Amino acid sequence: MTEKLFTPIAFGDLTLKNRVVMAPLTRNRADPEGDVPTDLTVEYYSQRAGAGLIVTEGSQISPEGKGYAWTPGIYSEAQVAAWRKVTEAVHARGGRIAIQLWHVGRISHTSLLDGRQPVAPSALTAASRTFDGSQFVETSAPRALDEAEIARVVEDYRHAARNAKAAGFDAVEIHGANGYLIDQFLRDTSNTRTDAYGGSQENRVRFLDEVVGAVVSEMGAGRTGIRLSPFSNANDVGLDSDTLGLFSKAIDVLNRHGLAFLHMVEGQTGGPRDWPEGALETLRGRFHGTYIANNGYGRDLAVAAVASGKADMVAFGKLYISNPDLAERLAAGAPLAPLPTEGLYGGGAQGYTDYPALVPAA
Ligand code: 8OZ
Repeated sequence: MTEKLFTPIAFGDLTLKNRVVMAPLTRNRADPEGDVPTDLTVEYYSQRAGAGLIVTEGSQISPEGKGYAWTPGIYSEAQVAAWRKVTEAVHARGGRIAIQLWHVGRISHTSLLDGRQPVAPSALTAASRTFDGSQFVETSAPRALDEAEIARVVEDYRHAARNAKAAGFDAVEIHGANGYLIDQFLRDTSNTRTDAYGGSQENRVRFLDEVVGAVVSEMGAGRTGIRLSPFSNANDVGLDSDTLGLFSKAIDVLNRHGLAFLHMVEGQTGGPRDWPEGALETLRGRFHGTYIANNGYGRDLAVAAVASGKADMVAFGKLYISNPDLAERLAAGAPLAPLPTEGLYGGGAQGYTDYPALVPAA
């Protein structure tokens, strides 16, 4: 019997060959000359085309949205041309691929921003670190965006979504998780604004609403999803004083736009899968589209989650680093390569494209 995890699924404007998602993974291997994906990136993603859907590493929507050394962008013509090689290679192997649109907000450093300060909803520094290309450094103090700049950032998202379409991506995933810009606007820990973008929950979801609207205007709702992490304190974002109320309002926004999928980091990012009793079920139940579960899933948990309807699809991150053919291995019940311990961030082919598939590609 084929478990449901390995069966096709259709939603929005997407038809996917299985319910296994490759989660977004920052690997810091873009060409620093223009933050452009390289031919190694093409090989890396095409090796992983067995997933029902690949979500790329976070890709900054503008130079201002960058927070780490060697992450790729999706704002320039050169980046679009390089990503087009990636999408073509994945499509040639029968895969589907979404790009993750990323603005880090305050999680950055002046050395990555031509000497400028990072931007955020409020001038509050996170107790978090980033990598500047030679060492880990404390994030720089951010400055608060003014209303005109917020409108400009929304246009940056629109422009990035237009580029994603031009590059041949099947979908986009808006990075709304892990304490980056959208998450910073949502929570009362990181957003202390007193204008239309701060204060009430309605005001704090406004930036999300505008970003989703802009991206959907280019990609279409049937090809747009979002990643959220309501119960995570990643990047010192802090837990909102009313997580369930806030994220219920956020999900209402997603429903209004008819978003195709919600990709949820369940619990602490990369940590324990815990959340208040019933809270996750409430949020999942509220969303009208396809639900992608993520965080520490192995084969058994993933098969059970999709079989029971707890999730429509399951995303795997770390396992995809050392198992390029993870979907095929899971379907066959084949052994998995152990989690990698080095080569995660930066470098070349080693630890990136040199993990073999169980059965070499034709
Ligand atoms: C690991 C290292 C740098 C960035 C996230 C984009 O947590 C990231 C990230 C992960 O969402």
